[in-house]
Amino acid sequence: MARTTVIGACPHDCPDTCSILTTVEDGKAIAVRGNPDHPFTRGRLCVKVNNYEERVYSDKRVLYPLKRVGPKGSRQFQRISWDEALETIAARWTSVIAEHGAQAILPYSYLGTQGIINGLNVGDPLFNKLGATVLERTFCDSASCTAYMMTIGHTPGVDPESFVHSKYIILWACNTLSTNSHHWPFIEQAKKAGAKLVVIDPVRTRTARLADWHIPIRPGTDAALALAMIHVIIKENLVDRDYVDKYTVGYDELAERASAYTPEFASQETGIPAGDIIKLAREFATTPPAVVRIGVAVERHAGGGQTVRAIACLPGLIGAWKHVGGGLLQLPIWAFPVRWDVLMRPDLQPEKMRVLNSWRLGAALTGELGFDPPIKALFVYNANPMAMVTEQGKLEKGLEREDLFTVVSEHFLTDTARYADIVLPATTQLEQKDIMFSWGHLYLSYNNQAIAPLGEAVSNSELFRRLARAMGVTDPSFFRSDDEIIEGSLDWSNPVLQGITLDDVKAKGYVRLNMPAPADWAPHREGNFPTASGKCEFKSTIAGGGNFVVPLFRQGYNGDQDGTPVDPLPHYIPPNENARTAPALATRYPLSLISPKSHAFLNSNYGNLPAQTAQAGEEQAVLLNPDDAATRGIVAGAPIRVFNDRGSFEAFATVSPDIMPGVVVAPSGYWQRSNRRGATVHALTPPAFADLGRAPTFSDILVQVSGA
Ligand SMILES: Nc1nc2c(c(=O)[nH]1)N[C@H]1C(S)=C(S)[C@@H](COP(=O)(O)OP(=O)(O)OC[C@H]3O[C@@H](n4cnc5c(=O)[nH]c(N)nc54)[C@H](O)[C@@H]3O)O[C@H]1N2
Ligand SMILES: Nc1nc2c(c(=O)[nH]1)N[C@H]1C(S)=C(S)[C@@H](COP(=O)(O)OP(=O)(O)OC[C@H]3O[C@@H](n4cnc5c(=O)[nH]c(N)nc54)[C@H](O)[C@@H]3O)O[C@H]1N2
Ligand SMILES: [Mo]
Repeated sequence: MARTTVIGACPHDCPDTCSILTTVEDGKAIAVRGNPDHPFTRGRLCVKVNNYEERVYSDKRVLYPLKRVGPKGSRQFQRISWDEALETIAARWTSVIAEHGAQAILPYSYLGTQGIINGLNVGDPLFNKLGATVLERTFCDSASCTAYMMTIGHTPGVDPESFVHSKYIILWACNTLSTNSHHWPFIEQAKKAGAKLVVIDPVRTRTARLADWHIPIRPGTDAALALAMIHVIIKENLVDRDYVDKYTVGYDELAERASAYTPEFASQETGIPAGDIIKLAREFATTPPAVVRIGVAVERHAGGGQTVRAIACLPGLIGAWKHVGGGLLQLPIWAFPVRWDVLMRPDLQPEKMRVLNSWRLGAALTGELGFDPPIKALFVYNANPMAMVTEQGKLEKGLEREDLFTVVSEHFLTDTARYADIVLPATTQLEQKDIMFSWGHLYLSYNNQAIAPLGEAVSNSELFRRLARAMGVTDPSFFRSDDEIIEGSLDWSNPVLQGITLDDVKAKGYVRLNMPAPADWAPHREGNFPTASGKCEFKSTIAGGGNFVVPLFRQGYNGDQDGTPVDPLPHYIPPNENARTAPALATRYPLSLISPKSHAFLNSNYGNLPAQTAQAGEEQAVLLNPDDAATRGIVAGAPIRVFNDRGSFEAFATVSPDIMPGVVVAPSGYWQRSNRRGATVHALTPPAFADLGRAPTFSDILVQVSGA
């Protein structure tokens, strides 16, 4: 019996990118475990991935190409050969291009796998070459990134490992124990050394429960809190004048702006007592090193971008950056010298590209956006929009269109894949190789292939080689091997990779970028912000050029500023929908609904697998405060209906003081079939964008709940 251990890396769209050891026996993966040597992920795998081999060998896997033989959405498919699948796709795309032009083809993808070769950009070169519609992929962190760029630039920020040196830690809209759990031991160590942990979240999450201070806040009002903190810090002379003078711009204007945002004003907006706001500001400003770890959820509201602008100003104001373990952590992805241009190939795009934002898929498919030519062919990979994107009802209608040719590459027959005309089988991470960045730590990882592909599954990189060949592409760059793509995907001459070879990464599975050690590193002790001024910009120099989406989220580099005026100073934009800003709507729909991440799902991944659904609960549950439940006569476990003018879905009630009154929580990731009436939370969500980066506002909504 041949038994080997293969070093790999978790493929998921998650900050942790764990180092994984797979035990392979006679060509079969029999177990996965965390790699104890990895300094950040330290040998533990989460509840989603610790039985990954069950995902790989699940009898629900799609292992062969399929063609639809029943009505759209009916899940009736028949096995076909790869040749037939590719010929069908090529013939259909060719005729769509001839009749409507290439823009009638829409690729739709995100980070189903996060590997550099099989992930975000794997299909971009082909779709750019064809001249298909460009997908603007602002699924996640886009408002936040735009705001971050405007304030402190594309810096990795505080090394997550430096948190052990922090004395005051704010987890701001971040449920670390569920969504970034390998960061927790560093926070715990800091706590043991005396740090105070503050969690700002409408929900008493498992992270909030372990905090020294949990501050519940009304969704979408965080900018009011951050601006009031700025107000207090300035008013009480807690500003680090030396740091501000040397390394920031726009202090006077910020001070003037913040003068209006009193703790009393912020209290009315956020629901946090004014005294608590003052206390938070004082403690944050006077307990160095102080650090903020910002989650994604703050951006999913009308003012999500300006919220991050305000939060990103806080560390500069108090000189937190001077200390190891002081400052802000958002996405250290900016540290990785990825050759996005080589991966995306924007040079192949025809001059004028039509762009569709990912959140408007339903409206694009129903024709509501008035696209000319209309979308006639949809190609989905690395994404599950039926589960994760707004306007579910429209999307369903669009996907039912008989004249729409839909192809989906997947592991499973997801809510999206069931509408496909052709389904293509994709490999899992154990069946493919890849090199991985991280957006939660500073280690470059390598995923060695552990086992041969199951059935006729192919990696995304192989899928696009096959599609390119079928479409008659001859440019050799489309036929590079995985090793060639890996070699070219990073700028190996960048100082952060100095002395590191691909062989090192392959052999060890991970390697820390050449950055100073976490114990010594204060990245902005002396300014050096990668902004236009080189300083922390309280007043943004680039805001005048307008809103923009950072290039990472575009299929090409054409994400220029759009000229729409953006206030260069941070400010509070209240939610579109809450009891204070939309009182008339609130008489009918008095509850704010948020749909954060589920502990046991990874977005919609694992929503169909037994171990994880057993942990998460088979059916969608919605968390209600006991007061809100009582006034509606709802008891724990009761079937309920959640609705607004856009739609409704059914769920079961969980009643708990863990959620503040007036807010209800539907953890995300549930599949439609697991919900008794089909629809899920996105049947209720709006298409509106946040103020910056065209981020979603799906947590900026009012609903009503009743017994079902
Ligand atoms: N277990 C698990 N882990 C994941 C994922 C998953 O699906 N499951 N998904 C991965 C992905 S793609 C991402 S982007 C990250 C996201 O990671 P996080 O940003 O940590 O995840 P969320 O659960 O979306 O939001 C975090 C917290 O913000 C709170 N929140 C919601 N609205 C507001 C608000 O307006 N203000 C404040 N202060 N708090 C608010 C929510 O209650 C939640 O507890 O997680 C990654 N990790
Ligand atoms: N209500 C609500 N909506 C949300 C969110 C939320 O918290 N609440 N979060 C938002 C955020 S932060 C994000 S990032 C997006 C996520 O949106 P999506 O990326 O669309 O969501 P996933 O569920 O991760 O879907 C990825 C799909 O890719 C498939 N896949 C995995 N590996 C491979 C592969 O190698 N090849 C191919 N072809 N397919 C593969 C998986 O099986 C899975 O079905 O959702 C957003 N939408
Ligand atoms: Mo995300």
